Amino acid sequence: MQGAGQQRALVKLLGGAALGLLLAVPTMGVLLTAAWAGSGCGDGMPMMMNKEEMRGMMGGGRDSSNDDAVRGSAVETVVIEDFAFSPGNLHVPMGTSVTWINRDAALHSATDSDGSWDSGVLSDGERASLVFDTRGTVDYFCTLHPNMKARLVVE
Ligand SMILES: [Cu+2]
Repeated sequence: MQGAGQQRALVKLLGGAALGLLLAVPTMGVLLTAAWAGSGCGDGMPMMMNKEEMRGMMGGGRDSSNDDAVRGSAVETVVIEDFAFSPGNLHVPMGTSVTWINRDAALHSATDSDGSWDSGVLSDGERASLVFDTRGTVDYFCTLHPNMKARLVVE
């Protein structure tokens, strides 16, 4: 995502409880982690691979960035399901809060292709929200399944 001087806050939520806060400074390309409140690493992280994860690693995952464009409003949700983002080609007005929620048993992330922001790994039912306050096209993907790609256009 291009743009100077923007600052965006990403909040990862689990069951409505804030787990932490990431501040992204895209101009510097640096991710700062602030207040990863009590989440720790690997809580509830499954060590065994399930069928879905196997599928993902075998090249599963869909690029939905060229799906029919969906017009969104000020608050939008992108569902991660069956190894795809839906809607995968979402157009929203500037200032929109977008929430990604994982509905797969497999772990997924929503991660800016240029590294400006990253939801972190989301397990089933987990969500992450980000406010987009700069116009532009955001291509993003899942770090665990790089074939999973999607697009967000901030107008
Ligand atoms: Cu994934």
